[in-house]
Amino acid sequence: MKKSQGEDHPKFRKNNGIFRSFRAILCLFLAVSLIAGCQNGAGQKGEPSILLGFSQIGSESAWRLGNTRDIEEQAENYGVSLMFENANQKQENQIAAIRRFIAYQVDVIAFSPIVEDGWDNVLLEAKEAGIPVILVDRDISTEQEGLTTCLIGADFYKEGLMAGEYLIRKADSLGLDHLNIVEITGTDNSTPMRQRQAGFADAIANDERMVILESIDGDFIKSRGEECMRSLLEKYGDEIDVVYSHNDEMTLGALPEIEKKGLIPGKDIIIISIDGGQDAIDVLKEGKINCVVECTPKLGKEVMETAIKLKAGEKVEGIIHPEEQVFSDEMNLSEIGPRGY
Ligand code: GZL
Repeated sequence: MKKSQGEDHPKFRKNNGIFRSFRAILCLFLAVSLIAGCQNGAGQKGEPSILLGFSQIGSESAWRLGNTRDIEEQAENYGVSLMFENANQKQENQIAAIRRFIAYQVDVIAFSPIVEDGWDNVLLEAKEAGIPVILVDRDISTEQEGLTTCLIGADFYKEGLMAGEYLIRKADSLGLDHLNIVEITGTDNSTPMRQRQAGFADAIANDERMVILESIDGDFIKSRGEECMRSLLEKYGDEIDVVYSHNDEMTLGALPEIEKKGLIPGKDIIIISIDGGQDAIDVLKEGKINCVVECTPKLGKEVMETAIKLKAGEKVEGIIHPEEQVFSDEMNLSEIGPRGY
């Protein structure tokens, strides 16, 4: 059997002694350069490093996975040490993670609260420990003052408004005089669910053509989107003119159920979605979705810059909303480039 080019190969053995000492020198050189070149927290040599504790909701959607990737990449870019915990869709896991961050005495805590209520106690503990907290993506509701420093995330109410405004334009362009709408909402009591619902309802409130037949909780999850659509079709059948879905995962779960009924999504039923991930944009280009409102998951740059400012004792903005756009069948869809999530 042919030997590999390993250490026992005759050619290799002859030079082994010289190779060993060269390898030792190389390792020593690498070790020294790593220590000397090590960058700290704010990316400056010698500055105190910063340890950021981040509690992520879970892995429920392409959006969430994209958000996690971006947080990790930006922590690397900014030289921020990241303690990252995935809560697997459970608030109690997020609370436990925040308590671990406090015990570990991280410099800053950041988290995306899965729902708006139930954070006062643990955030009071962080405040008493003198650890500033950044809200990422979603908000909390509290009567307490000063529990958090900054909210970095989308304007979900505006996303809902843009979805409703698109539908009004679509009804006008098709000359429709009545539209029965079903809404598949995100996680109950979450900021995106509450505000996307409110923004959409306000946008269509004065348009008598629009009727919301039912809103049903799809929890931002694909399989629930499928179940919700199946149930709505059983109840309303081809009375449904519009599906307004709070995220792409649920939309992509719903489409096959529409097709199973012999209906053509994007034609027989107007489909409106939110997030703007690659899968949904591809389906938009196929004509099976009519409108996708963008909700960027790329919040990591702002999170790291804010954390570094907080560590340095600098003031930070109370709210940072990223710019977002609408992708729809009103535009030249070939202009939409790769989405990255
Ligand atoms: C929105 C984010 C939502 C996404 C969903 O910022 O909180 O959660 O729209 C994700 O895809 O599950």
